[in-house]
Amino acid sequence: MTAQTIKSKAAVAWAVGEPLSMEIVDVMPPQKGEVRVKMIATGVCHTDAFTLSGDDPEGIFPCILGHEGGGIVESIGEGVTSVQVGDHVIPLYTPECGECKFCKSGKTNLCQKIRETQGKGLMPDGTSRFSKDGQIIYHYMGTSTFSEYTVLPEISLAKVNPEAPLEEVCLLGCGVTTGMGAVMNTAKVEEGATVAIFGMGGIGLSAVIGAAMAKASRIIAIDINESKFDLARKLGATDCINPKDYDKPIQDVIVELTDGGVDYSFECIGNVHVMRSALECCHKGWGESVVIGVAGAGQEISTRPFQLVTGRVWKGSAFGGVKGRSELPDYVERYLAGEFKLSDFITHTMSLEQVNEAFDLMHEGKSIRTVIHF
Ligand code: NAD
Ligand code: AHE
Ligand code: ZN
Ligand code: ZN
Repeated sequence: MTAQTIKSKAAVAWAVGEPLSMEIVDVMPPQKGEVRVKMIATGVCHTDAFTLSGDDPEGIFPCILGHEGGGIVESIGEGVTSVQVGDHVIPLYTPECGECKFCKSGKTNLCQKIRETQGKGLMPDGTSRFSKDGQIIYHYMGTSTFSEYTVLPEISLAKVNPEAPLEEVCLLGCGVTTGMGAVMNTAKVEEGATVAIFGMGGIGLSAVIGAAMAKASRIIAIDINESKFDLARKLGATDCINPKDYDKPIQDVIVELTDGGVDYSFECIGNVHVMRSALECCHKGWGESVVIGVAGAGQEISTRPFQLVTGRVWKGSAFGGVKGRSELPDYVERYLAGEFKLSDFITHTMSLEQVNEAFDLMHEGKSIRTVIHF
């Protein structure tokens, strides 16, 4: 039977800075190469709050936010072959087409096949599948997981083992994969290395897990909110540091603590000043710093070029460098095999109606991840 437009509960971001509003929206059937997914659960990531705040140059309203989901295929459009109705899937804000220059390069996970339309809040054909009383509502990051039903291009779905609870593996749709992947794929931290991780939210704590799995000898966790330190230690941090306890720059503290600086550092906050500290706490000659945090429109990073001349490396990582369709299913398998836990991250669960509370908890520093159950 051909799929029809359906009604769906969704949390709509009508305008910058306004609380999300619960609405019943229309969700069109999936078109050629598209898939409609029934969401089962979604995490709330700081990037959702970042876009809602107006700091995201690509923010476009009204839209349906959310990009850390897990769901089940409800219907498929013409020509879709890689997923079927009933498959368990994780939406990908970084798709994998396998045929664009980026996919073929073997050097990056940043598939660009649909990046332009995705950045405009539209499906690849330049239109939206969401509306309310005839008014267009834009997609967000190609995923829009704060909706009971969402439509994605086939190339933006990772099919995962149905035995994995979607209420937990949804976190692999962004936060946990990003942190672990940045350590293992982007930096390729090796056994015995020293690591500094700035920001102990969902991303930084996942980087701690990655560093522990890589058998780093020292994992220094840095945050201004000390309530994050218990979990950081539990996941493998060897040192927890609050920069507010020192009257000198945090990079100087870390350089002293590590006989010249760390081998690798990760910025998991989105603060350009901390990005500088993260670079400058790296060891002369070889230290590498990875920017993961997303900074607001107009902000820029700076350091003395001498920092780079003397061998430090500054790089960045999106979605942990992970190729969603070919590599993410294996993260799910590793989770199922017990290599890492996801329950530690889930400090709160709630319904979609409560999504604004999830943002409040995040801003108050009280949550690691809130998972919305549909
Ligand atoms: P979060 O809000 O849960 O965590 C941020 C942490 O940083 C908090 O624990 C906070 O106390 C700490 N912090 C804030 N200011 C600090 C400072 N000056 N010094 C030390 N610690 C400080 O956020 P999250 O969901 O973990 O996301 C972190 C960042 O990563 C955000 O910028 C988000 O947009 C970005 N992100 C990037 C990617 C990517 O692919 N590159 C993916 C996901 C998230
Ligand atoms: N739209 C913003 C940048 C936002 C951004 O950097 N997003 C990350 C993912 S954050 C997930 O929580 C990302 O993957 N970026 C790569 C990409 O292609 O968007 C801006 O500054 O314009
Ligand atoms: Zn995210
Ligand atoms: Zn591609």
